[in-house]
Parts: sequence; C-alpha cells; structure tokens
Amino acid sequence: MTFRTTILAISFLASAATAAAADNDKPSYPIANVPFTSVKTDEGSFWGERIRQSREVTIPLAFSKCEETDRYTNFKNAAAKMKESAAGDESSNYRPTSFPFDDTDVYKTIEGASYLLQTYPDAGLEAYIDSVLNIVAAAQEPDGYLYTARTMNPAHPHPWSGPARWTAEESGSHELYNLGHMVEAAIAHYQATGSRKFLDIAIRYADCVCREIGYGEGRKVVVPGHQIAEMALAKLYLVTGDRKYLDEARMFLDNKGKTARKDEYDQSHLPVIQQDEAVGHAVRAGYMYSGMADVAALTGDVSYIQAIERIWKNMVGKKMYLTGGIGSSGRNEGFSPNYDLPNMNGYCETCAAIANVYVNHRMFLMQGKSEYIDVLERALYNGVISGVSLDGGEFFYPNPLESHGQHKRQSWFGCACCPSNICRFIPSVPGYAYAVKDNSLYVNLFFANTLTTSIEGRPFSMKVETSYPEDGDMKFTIQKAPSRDIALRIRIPGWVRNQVLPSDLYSYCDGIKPGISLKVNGKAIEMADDWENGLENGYYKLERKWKKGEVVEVHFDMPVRIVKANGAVVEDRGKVAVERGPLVYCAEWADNSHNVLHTVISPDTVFTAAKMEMTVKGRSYGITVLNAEALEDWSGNRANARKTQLRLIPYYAWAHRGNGNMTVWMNE
Ligand code: FUB
Ligand code: ZN
Repeated sequence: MTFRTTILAISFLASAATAAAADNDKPSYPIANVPFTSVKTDEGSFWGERIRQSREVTIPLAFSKCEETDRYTNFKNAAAKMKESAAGDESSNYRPTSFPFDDTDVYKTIEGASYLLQTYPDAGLEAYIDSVLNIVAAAQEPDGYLYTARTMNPAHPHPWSGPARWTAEESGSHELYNLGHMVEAAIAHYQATGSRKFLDIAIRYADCVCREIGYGEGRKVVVPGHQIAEMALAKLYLVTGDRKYLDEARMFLDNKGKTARKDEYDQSHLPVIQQDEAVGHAVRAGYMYSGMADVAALTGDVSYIQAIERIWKNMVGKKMYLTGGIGSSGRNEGFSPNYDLPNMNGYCETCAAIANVYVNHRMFLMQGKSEYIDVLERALYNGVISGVSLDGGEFFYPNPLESHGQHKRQSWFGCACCPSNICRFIPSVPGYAYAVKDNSLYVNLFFANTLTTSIEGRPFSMKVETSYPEDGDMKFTIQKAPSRDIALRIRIPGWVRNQVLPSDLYSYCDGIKPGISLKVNGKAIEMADDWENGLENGYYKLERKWKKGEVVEVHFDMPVRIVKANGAVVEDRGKVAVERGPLVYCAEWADNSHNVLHTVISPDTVFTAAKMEMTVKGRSYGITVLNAEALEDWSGNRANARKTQLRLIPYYAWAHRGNGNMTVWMNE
C-alpha cells in the first residue's frame, strides 16, 4: 500500500477514537468500528442538535478562548525565542501561560473542528485552522521538539517542565501528553483535509520522541506522566504503517511502574499487567487502559487485556457513579477507595467520563459484549453531556450528583481540558453507533441517522428513525444490502434487561420488567418469556438476506425506574435514584417548591413523563421531565413529612437556570 492509500483505508476504518488495522494479516481489533463519517445524523435529532451546537457554538468559542487566553501567544513566543537566539539575542524573558499543557487546547479544538469538516465542509473553518497551523509550525524546534512551555524560555521554562527535556515528564511536564493530543488532532486534520501540514508537524515531534526516548545508547527510558501518547502513537502506526510508533507506545506501557517513579496517581505504582484496581488520576487511568487495549489489539498481547478486564470489573463493580462518572475525589482528580462515592463532592471530571467511553468502546471492539456499550451509553448520556450546556456554550469540569448551588457552569476554565475535550468528542459521537464483524452489523446506539457502510466489502445502507432517548421505538429501513445473509445484532440495553451496570453496584428495586417487541416488515416476532436467554452477548440477532425497503421495528418499554445502590456505598444508604431509559434524573430547585434535598420517594412512587421546554439564552430545548406526588421531610421523622409535587429533569440538563439545590439520590 502507498502512504496515501493507507491513509484512505485508515480514515475509512478508524473512527475518532478507534484503532482498527487496515491490513488483514496484521493483528487488529476483531470487530471493526464504523467511523462517524459513515453515519449521517439527522438534523434536529438529539445528537443532531448537539453536533449543530458543537459547530455553531462550542468550537468557535474554544478557538476564540485559545486566542483570548494567550494559547496562540505561547506558540508565537516560542517561535520568536528561536529566532532571537539564532540572532544571538537572549534578552527576552517570555513566560508561558498557566499550564504546560495549554498547547493541547489548541490541538483538541482543531481535532474537533476537523471531525466537523469531514461531515460539514467549511472553507472558512479550514482556512482558519490553516492559519493556526502556521503559528503552531513556527514553534517547532529544528529537531521536531514542540513544547512551547520550554522553547519560549529554555533557561526558565514552566516550573513543571524540568531543567531539560523529559527530566520532569513523569512528574508533570506533560511533554508526551502534548505529543499525544497533537498526533490525534493531526490525524483528524489529515483525514478531513488531505493536507499533510499538521500531520508532518506531528510526525516530526513523534520522531524526535522516538529518537530520544527508548531503549539503547543515546536514549533514555521515560514513560508518560499523563497518558495519551500510547493511544495516539498506536493510531499513528496505523496511519503511517511505521511500526516504530507502535513499539514506542508499547515501550511506554511496558515501563510504567518500572522507572524510578512509583505512584498510584499516574498508575506507576505497579507494572501495568499486574494492576487490578482502578486507582489514581481518572483521566490518566482511562487513557492508559485505552492505550493498553489498542496496543494489545495491534500486537496480539493478551496480558494487557487480562489486566484491563480486572481493572474494569473493579471500576464497574465498586467505583462508578450512576451517571457513568469516574474519579470520585477532587484531591487527586481521581479514584478513591472501593465504594467511596460521595455525591456532593463527587468529582467526576468531564474528561474522565469521556475516557470511560474510550475504554468501554475498545473493550467492546475486543470482545463484542453489549455490557461494555451499556457502560458507554450510561456515561455518554449522563456524565459526559452534563459537562456541556444545552446550548453548547458553558461547561462543567466536575459533575457532582448533588449540589447546594455552589456549582456553576462556566464558559471556559484556566485549566481548559474539559471544554476542549468536549470539542473533539461530540462530533465523533456517531462513530460509537455501529460496528462490523464478518457478516454482522452491531447496532449499539440508537439515534436518528442514515448509515452508509460496507459489510464483507459490499455496500450496506440503512435509515434509522427514532426519538431515543425520549422513547424506546426504533424503525430501521434497509436502503441497500448485498444479496447474502447479513446479521443485524441489535443491542438490548442493560436498562431493558434489568441490569443497571454489569455488576451489583446498583440495582432496580421497583419489581418492573420492561418488555420488548420486534417486528420485521410489520410482522411481530414471537418473544419467549425468557427472551433474554436467546440473546448473544446481549444482542438480538436478526439474520437474513435483507432487501431494499425492508423494515425492522424495535420497541423497548421505557418505564420510570427506581434504583438502589449496593449497601456498601455509605453515601447512598437509605436513598433511591430515578432513571428512564438511558437517562439518570435529578431533582432541581428551579422545578420544585420544596427543598429537593429533603425529597422522599419510594419504589412505588408513580411518575408520569411529560415534555418540557427549557429556555437557555433565549433558545428552547425540549426535555422529558418526570412528575410525581412525593413527600418532603425536614425532620427525618416521616410522620411529619408533607405532600409535595416533585418534578425531575434529566441529569444532563441541570444547572441551566441559576444556582440552587440539586440531587440525584433522594431519600427513600
Ligand atoms: O493534566 C492534564 C489535564 O488537566 C488532566 O487530564 C485533567 O484532569 C487536568 O488536570
Ligand atoms: Zn478535563
């Protein structure tokens, strides 16, 4: 394959977050992801709206914040310093902005914008990115090193940067974190535009890293203090076909816990294959597990997979919030002991919820089990999108499950990792909907879209109509199919199968069993009482020779559900939470005349779903609310409780109408 054809194959196979090998003779994920570019999301639909906001609000805002907060100035100063030094002038004393990873906000915003360009061509946006890349390119040192926090003032770099390259990488310089985000963004930009401009910059930095870090003379073994380079280099290997990038990613992972640094914070307390508990900084952890999955898939090393499976069980069984949030503690922005899941102080960084999506997606691609997508979906609809306002213009960094009104969305942060991660994540969401293996099409997420892909090398296209997550009705119309058997594998979500998470951390306590029904061309499929036993890895399989115009209709009952936490979670004892479909609900001050923190409900409380328009900055957003008659109890003595009308809103929609009390868990 030539470089260019490899790139085309990769852009076809790899989604924003997925590594899938192009060559069949090399190890890769057994299941191939269908990239977001093959999925056209309907305008006005749940995700269509989110992507529109990303295009119209979030990404323009992030670019303007990068400019306003001197993130571009960092690159300009680095370029100026190199010029001045070459002319013998050492008089300048440039100072970097607050964090040595501020460059990554520029990269992540370009990445998100590049994903958008792939579905919404925009010459103006392309030209703007090109102008930013001129600024970035000028900051690159002649040997490829690109880290403005040092280059702009090598004698006095950022305090976290260390006196020389890589000396503080393991403790906080973020030189390799910057590399990782640069590579991910550069690949996206190449795939969107065909221009090698950014890709070549990233390759030069990656080559500099490979030359200087590794085994053997003249190199030193250093591992990323903040993981992400592992996933990025695995992707760069796929794009370029150059094995050295995969070897470098593997070298990083194999040496975690074996260098001088040993600290749970960055998961260096033990060699990675000996780890079995989710510990430390949650974003670092999630990115590391994702990198382990990529390297395992591309090298065939199962020891990584066994380790991630153990860690995943611990995370899902003992350390995950109902919202799919991970990382309960603000102290380390990360995990705390098993079952320690505080609500008010729950950290649940937006980036960590995104990392949770990355890990579970990769586990699915490895094993084809729907339980991973169940976790992914829970994180996506709750912990991730609570991180961005309904209008796309304000953000949460932590996403707690309870508030006294001290939490407020903001249009940017000094440490802006979350908004810029939202920039790159939202446009890639359609890439989590489908996957292909042999003659099977996995239907993982449900939203209104048109899929155009190929199965066993033959074109396949399907239209999906649904209002999910507002209701559980889906209509799939085949538009093109090969004349051979194709198996549609439709995920039956955990919330339909009475499983909150694939663990005993939470359970439904209302005695309800949601029903499902399926029809093919209007004819109902008879469902046995124990239909769950007929599922394969959580999927309902419909295999036949599909013809154009044929229709599959799927219905999931979407009753309001009451959830309890495992008794080991002290914070949730005596409390229940409410869900409907994939959405976790919360009670917020603005909808209720009583203090929501004193709400009392029971597994028998009858909720009715209703539509409500929530107005944010003059624009209204339709949400489904839940109304019920409940109690308010100030005293703890239920005899004194008084009746009250309770309204719940989806958790993702909280904190749009000023500050006040909010809670996910309510007294039982
Ligand atoms: O260190 C880079 C990013 O900044 C982390 O992922 C976030 O948690 C924030 O600390
Ligand atoms: Zn973040």
